[in-house]
Amino acid sequence: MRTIVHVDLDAFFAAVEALRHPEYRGKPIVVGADPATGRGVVATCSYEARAYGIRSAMPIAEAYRRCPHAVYLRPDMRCYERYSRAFHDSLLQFSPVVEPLSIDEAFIDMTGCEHFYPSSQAMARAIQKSIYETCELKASVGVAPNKFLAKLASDRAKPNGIAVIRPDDIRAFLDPMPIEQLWGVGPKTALRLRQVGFRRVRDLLGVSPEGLAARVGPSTAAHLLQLAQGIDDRPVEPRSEAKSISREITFDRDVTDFSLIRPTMARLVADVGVRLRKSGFWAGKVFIKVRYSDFTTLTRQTTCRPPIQSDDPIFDAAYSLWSSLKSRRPIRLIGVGVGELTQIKQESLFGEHQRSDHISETIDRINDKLGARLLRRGREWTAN
Ligand code: TTP
Ligand code: MG
Repeated sequence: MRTIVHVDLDAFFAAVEALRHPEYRGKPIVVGADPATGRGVVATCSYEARAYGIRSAMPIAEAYRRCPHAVYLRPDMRCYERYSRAFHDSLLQFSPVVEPLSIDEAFIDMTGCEHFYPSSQAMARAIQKSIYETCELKASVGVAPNKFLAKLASDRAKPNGIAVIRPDDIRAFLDPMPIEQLWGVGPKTALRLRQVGFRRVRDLLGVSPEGLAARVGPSTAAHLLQLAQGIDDRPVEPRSEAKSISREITFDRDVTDFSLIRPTMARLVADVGVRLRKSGFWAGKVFIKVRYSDFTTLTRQTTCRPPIQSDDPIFDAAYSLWSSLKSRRPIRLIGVGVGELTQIKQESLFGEHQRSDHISETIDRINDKLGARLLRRGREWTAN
C-alpha cells in the first residue's frame, strides 16, 4: 500500500499579506480586484473574511457588501511566487517524489519513508512544522493510500489541520460525499448524475457498470466506479522543469586542431554540471552536438545508469561520444548537454562516482564564495 500526502497552504495569498503586514493579522483580508472599481473578483481571502461568506471567485462588489471593513489588497504575484518556490523546495527533504500541483499545493509520495515517523499524524505534523519554519505559512495535510483520497483529506482538514484516511476509513469518508467531489466530475456530468438520482458517492455503488455507462458513457462510468470505491492508481509524478540542460560554443574560426576539443568540452561540461546541480536534478542522458564547417550537424547520446550529477562522469561520457566520431572535418560548433532529468538520486554502485560528487560540490561551493567560476579543473587548460 502506498502512503500519499497532499499539502495545501491555507488562504495562501492572504496569509502572505498577513506576514508582510503584521498590522493586518487577525483581520478579514481580501486579496483581489479593487472594490473601488466595482469590477473583478476575489482571488482569495483570510479565514476571518470567510466568516462573512466571502469566497474565491466572488465578485469583489459582493465581497465589499458583505464586509466593507475588510482590508482589500491587490495581488502581488511575484511575491507569492517566491513563497511558492520556497514551499515546494522545502517538501523535497521529505521525499524525492514530489509533484507540484499548483502554486500552493503538492503531492508527496512518502511510501517507504513513513517508517521514519511514529505515526501518520506525526509525519504530517513534521511536514507542517517544516513548511512553517521555511516560510511561516500554515498548511493542511491529507494522508491516504492514493492521490484522490489524499486531496479530499487535506480539504477536510482545513484550516491548519491533518486528516489521515486508512483503508478502513474509506467507506465512511466517501459514502456521504456529494458526487461533485469526485475528481473529473464537472457541472455537466454532475447534473446528469443528479437527474437520475445519484447525489452522493454511496449512490454510485449499487449501480451496475452498464447502467452507469448508459447515462455518462463507458469511460466516465468506469472512472467513477473506481473512484467511488476509493481506488486511484495514478502515480505521484515529479515534474522536471527543464527537459535538458546544455551549452554550446561556436568557434571564432573553424577548428582543425582537434586537441582543442577536449579542453573546450571540459569547459562546457563544467558549466552544464553547475547548472545541473543547482537545479537539484540528476541526468540519465549525456549528449553532444557537433556542427561541421559545411553546417552538417550531428548529435550523439548515451544513457547513464544510475543517473549522474557531477562533472567527471558527464565529461567522460561526452568525451567518449566525441572520440567515437569517425569524421575529422573542420568544426564550427560543439555542444554538450544532459537530459532525462530526474529528481531521484539513485545510490551509485561505484565509490569513484561518490568521490567525484564531493569534488564537484566542493568546487561549486568555493566558486559560489568567489562569485565567479575561478576554480577550474586541469582538463579545461589549453596550451596556447
Ligand atoms: P486555494 O488553495 O484554492 O485557496 P487558498 O489557499 O487561498 O485557501 P485554502 O486552501 O485555505 O482554502 O488557492 C491558492 C491560491 O490561488 C489562493 O490563495 C489564491 C489563488 N486563487 C485565485 O486567484 N482564484 C481562485 O479562484 C482560487 C480558488 C485561488
Ligand atoms: Mg490553499
